[in-house]
Amino acid sequence: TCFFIICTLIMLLLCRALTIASGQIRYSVPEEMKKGSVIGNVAHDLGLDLERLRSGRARIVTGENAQYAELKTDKGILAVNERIDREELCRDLTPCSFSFEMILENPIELHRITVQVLDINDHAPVFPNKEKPISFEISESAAPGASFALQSAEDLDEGQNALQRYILSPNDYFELKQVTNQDGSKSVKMLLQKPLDREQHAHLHLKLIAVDGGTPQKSGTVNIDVTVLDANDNEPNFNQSVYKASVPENTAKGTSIIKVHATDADSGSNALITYSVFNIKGSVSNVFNIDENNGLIYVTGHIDYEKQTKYELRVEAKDRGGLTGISKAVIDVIDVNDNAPIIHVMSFSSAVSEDALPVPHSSTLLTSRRIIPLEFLYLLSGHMILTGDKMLELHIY
Ligand SMILES: [Ca+2]
Ligand SMILES: [Ca+2]
Ligand SMILES: [Ca+2]
Ligand SMILES: [Ca+2]
Repeated sequence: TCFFIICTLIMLLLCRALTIASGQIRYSVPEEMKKGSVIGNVAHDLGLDLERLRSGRARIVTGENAQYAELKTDKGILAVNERIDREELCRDLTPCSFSFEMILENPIELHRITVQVLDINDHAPVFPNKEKPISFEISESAAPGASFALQSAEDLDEGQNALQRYILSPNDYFELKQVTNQDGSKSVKMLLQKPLDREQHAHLHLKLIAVDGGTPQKSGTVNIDVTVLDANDNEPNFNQSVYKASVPENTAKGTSIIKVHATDADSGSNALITYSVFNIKGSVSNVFNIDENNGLIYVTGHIDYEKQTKYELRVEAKDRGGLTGISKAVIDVIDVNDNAPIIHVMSFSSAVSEDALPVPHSSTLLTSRRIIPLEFLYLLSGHMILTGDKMLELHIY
């Protein structure tokens, strides 16, 4: 009895093994194919004819994501039933596939079908907040080699269709350095190649472009705005190396003589200038001063031609960063006839008639503390009179 039961069980198991034939087939199909697109010819690949499919009521059963595929028994094919988005179906999982069973009855047949979903390049690399530029404020004194981390872009595709590299728009100052992180992600930074110069380029507008390796290639772009911060690398510069002026002696204190002007190419306090003057030649100090803000040189002391006929001043312009520019002011003193001549009569022996003609050159007659234009000396009616711009009374002793 026992033997019989065992034999029956073995027979049953054998029968079951015979009736449930099973197989596994794999197909691959690109994502985003139209509904109805052929995934594979199931009848052909399983060696079944259309009649067997019909009589066996072939159908798809169970299986996750089985809704993506449809069995067309009249043609013996497996077709796309609804949109397959690889990125949605698998996200980072690669390779991406879904599986299900196809069953036939009389006798029962079970076939496992796996469909691999191939990536297409349907995503461009995208920067987060791509509408907002990446902005940096970098001092023009930043040393070459300084690095600035940039945003990474993301491309949802896989393999060659994913992000491959970054490109920086052509510029004189920066180049990119790309780093592949331990997790395989790529990060990117910008390295300063040569010193910035705010006075030449106060703002730089660059573009960071991320490209994938698909065909055709897709890319994403974000703007990079660099504001170059000032360093005090320019001294004040006078618009003349020498300023020349003249001033009549006895000019009142406070009178403006000449205005000097210096400019500074920097910005802010690095370009704020204060002026000062120093005596170079002439013993008389504090005869002139300068308005430290507007560069106006004015009289502060007594100017006396008889004491000094020319002043040379060193003019300095200093910015708030401590750099100094230098120029010179040369101020000539104009003589004013402010001294009565003192005449010493050395000899006076000529007799002069009352109708004497003017004596143009009577230099032997007189000496004076000052130079008297002798051609203006006349002897008239026994009185000596000096003519010129101004009549001066002569005192003869
Ligand atoms: Ca892509
Ligand atoms: Ca894709
Ligand atoms: Ca500067
Ligand atoms: Ca400066």
